Amino acid sequence: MITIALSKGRIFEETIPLLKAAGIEVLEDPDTSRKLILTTNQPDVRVLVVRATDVPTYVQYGGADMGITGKDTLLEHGSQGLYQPLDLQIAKCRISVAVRSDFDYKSAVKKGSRLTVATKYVAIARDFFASKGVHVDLIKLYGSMELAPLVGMADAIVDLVSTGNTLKANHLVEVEHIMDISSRLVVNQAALKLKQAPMRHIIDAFESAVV
Ligand code: PRT
Ligand code: MG
Repeated sequence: MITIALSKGRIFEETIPLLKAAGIEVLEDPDTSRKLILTTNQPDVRVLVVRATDVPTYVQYGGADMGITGKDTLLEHGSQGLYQPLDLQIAKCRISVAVRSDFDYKSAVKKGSRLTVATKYVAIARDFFASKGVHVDLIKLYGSMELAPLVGMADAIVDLVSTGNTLKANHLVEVEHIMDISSRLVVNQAALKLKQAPMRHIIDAFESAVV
C-alpha cells in the first residue's frame, strides 16, 4: 500500500493531474466526502486528507509514504528527515510583506523604527527582517492576517499573496517580496527503501508531468 498525504483545496485540485499522470484517480471528492482516507482506482494507493501544515508531520512519522506541501510550510515547520525530490510547480504564490496603504514603510525602515509584524510565518518573518537589520516584534496569528494592520494591532503582515485581490480588498499594499513559493513532493526515506518500485513509479510520473 502507498499512502499519499494531501490537503484539501488548491493543493488537492492541482495534484489531480499529477496523480492522473501516474495512473491514479481519486474516487472520492474531499469537499463532499467526510472520509479522511480516500480510495483510488489503484487498490494499493490511498490518499489521506490532512491539514496543509500537518502534511510534513504525517510523512515524517510514516503515517503517509509521501505528501505534497508548500515551501512556506516546509520552511516554517522544518523538513527534518524528509526527502524532497521534486518542486511540482503547483499552488504557486509569493510570500510578501504588506502594510496599510497609508503607512510609510520605507521611511519607517530608514528611520530604524521598530515594526510590529503579524504573521502565521514567524520563522520566515524573523529571518527576513533579521537579514535586513530591521527590528521587529512578531505577533503570531493563525489566519486572516490582513485584519491586524486594519485594527491597529500591527504595522505590517507577512503573508502569502497570489492574485493580490485579498490585499487590495483590505486596502493593503505589498512592500517587500520575500520569496516565491510553490509546492514540493516530500517522501519518507524509509518507505522509499521498502517500496522502491511503486514509489519510484509515482515520483517519475510526477516528474514528467511537471510543466
Ligand atoms: O486554509 P487552511 O487554514 O485550512 O490551511 P492553509 O492556509 O495552510 O491551506 P491552503 O490550502 O489554504 O494553502 C495550502 C498551500 O497553498 C499554502 O501552504 C501555499 O503553499 C499554497 N498557496 C498558494 C496559498 C495561496 N496560493 C494563497 N493565495 N495559500 C494561501 N493563500 C491565501 C493567502 O494566505 C491569502 O489569504 O489566499 C489569500 C491571498 O490570495 P490572493 O489571490 O487574494 O492574493
Ligand atoms: Mg488557507
